[in-house]
Amino acid sequence: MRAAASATAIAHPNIALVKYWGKRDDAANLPAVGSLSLTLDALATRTTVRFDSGLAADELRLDGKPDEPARRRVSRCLDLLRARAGTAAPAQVWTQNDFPTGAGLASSASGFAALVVAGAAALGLDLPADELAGIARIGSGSAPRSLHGGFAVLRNLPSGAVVCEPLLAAGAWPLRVIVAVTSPLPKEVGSRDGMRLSRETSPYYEAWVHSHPPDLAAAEEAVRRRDFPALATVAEASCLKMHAVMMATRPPLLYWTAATVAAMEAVRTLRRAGTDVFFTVDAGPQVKAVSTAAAAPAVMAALAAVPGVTRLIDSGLGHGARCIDPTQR
Ligand code: 2P0
Repeated sequence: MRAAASATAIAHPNIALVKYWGKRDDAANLPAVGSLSLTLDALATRTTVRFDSGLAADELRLDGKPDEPARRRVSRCLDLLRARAGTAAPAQVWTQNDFPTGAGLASSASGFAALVVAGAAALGLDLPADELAGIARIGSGSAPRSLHGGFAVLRNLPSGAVVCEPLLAAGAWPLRVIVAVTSPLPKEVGSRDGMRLSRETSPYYEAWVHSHPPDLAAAEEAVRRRDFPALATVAEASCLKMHAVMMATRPPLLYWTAATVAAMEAVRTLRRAGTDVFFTVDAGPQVKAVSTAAAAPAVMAALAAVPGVTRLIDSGLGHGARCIDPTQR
């Protein structure tokens, strides 16, 4: 490696339609269940990694500020890349989200996808896709999905291995995702702690894990057939089942606000009237409405009228994580 080597990558958050909640191994960050997601083009994380043997230790600036817990997670991923490249050089990591961080908009997924792509490129590593995904997963269980564009599926194999594969390219089924932002504030309990609490205390956790595989299979089939009503049914069921597990956790993980429920209800009202739209909600109060392109204007109008919705983000499906020219804006 040169004395200093850098690369810049961009990655987009992804939204799970069949949700990941819970781990079967905390240290290796192995998910208890698979998941299926779509990657958004309207939101992005941009990360520059610069390895420099003259630095004393890894440095992280997240949205312009140091963040020690995030730095520790970043260093774990960088250690794996450094071991692969045979270097001990510390790195400077500059990462910027163009959307609220830690507010249920999957900033850790796009963040760790951008980190491993930039880090590997800076070290001149051309890693197999599974290995890169495995390193991203150590940082964030949902990050491997942001390595892919369009629809991606992450699955547990019977061998115990985890694989993340592209399912359908962004252009093959150009759905829209309208994010109804109800609060930009960071959540009180992060996903990592929340998942552990659910496993330890939620009476529904075992049922969640055991009833999950048919949901993943049904969603995969719906995406392959581009069957919107079938995808809507399984996606809303997976979302509500995950929130039932969360709500029954002690102390309870109640990520919804009154505006979250009102936005979900607005989506259900539209669908009952024949509009192709469904909702999904993650570990935060924002509602993501997934619709066909034709239905998107009606969905935007309905969500804009919901009290407590402060901002709408209209997104198409995006590309996977990739290196960019650092002078590119
Ligand atoms: C998902 N979430 O499938 C689900 C739905 C949140 C709710 O994946 O502990 O921040 O780093 O593996 O990646 C959040 O997961 O959790 C998440 P860790 P991560 O999108």
